[in-house]
Amino acid sequence: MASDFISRGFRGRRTDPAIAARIPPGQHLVSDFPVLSAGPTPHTPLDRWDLQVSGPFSARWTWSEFQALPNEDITVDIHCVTKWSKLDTHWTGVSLDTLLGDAGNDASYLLAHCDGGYTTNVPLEDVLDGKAWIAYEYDGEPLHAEHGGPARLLIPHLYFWKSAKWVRRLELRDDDQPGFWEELGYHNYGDPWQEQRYWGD
Ligand SMILES: Nc1nc2c(c(=O)[nH]1)N[C@H]1C(S)=C(S)[C@@H](COP(=O)(O)O)O[C@H]1N2
Ligand SMILES: [Mo]
Repeated sequence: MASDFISRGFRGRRTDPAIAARIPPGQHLVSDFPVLSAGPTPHTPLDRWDLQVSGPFSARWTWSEFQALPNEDITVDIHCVTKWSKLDTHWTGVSLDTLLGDAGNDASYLLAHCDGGYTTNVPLEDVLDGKAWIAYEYDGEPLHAEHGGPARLLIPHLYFWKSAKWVRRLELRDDDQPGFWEELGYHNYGDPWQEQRYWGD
């Protein structure tokens, strides 16, 4: 009896090893979905919303054109630099492979620009080959404005500050231009498995 009680109690505090293996160092799981925004939430009406690509390759989609693109159901784990992680989040979005086509051959970096002025930078190879999306649904519902609706970047293998909310333009560049948090001391790349939180990590 006593040992049953002890082993049950012990097990209750442990994380399943299969789950634990998905939590990067220094992170803990949350069941809610925290909102982290550096400024007020923009509310751009859909009839004035567009998504642009600029650089050696340029393109533009209105909301209805964007909605008509092939989309994907995405289930991924996300990791915020403030140390929360969330497993198996469900999204619908358009792959950056679909949006950028062969543009990856002509540039090396992507700088994302958002309503409200937020920016973030990533190597272009980190958003190609099925690694990044512009997501517009979360859990089967239109993405809430606080979480980046109508549409946000989703780059789940990097810390979540790289997943720019309210994204409007993907700038393709030859050179790397640090974005908002990267200028303020966050790591330029942000791999959660390497704990690349700040410059110098
Ligand atoms: N445009 C914009 N995108 C942003 C941010 C922001 O302030 N503005 N915050 C980033 C940070 S630091 C995180 S952790 C995530 C938070 O996303 P969430 O509010 O949906 O949890 O969005 C990222 N994308
Ligand atoms: Mo964050």
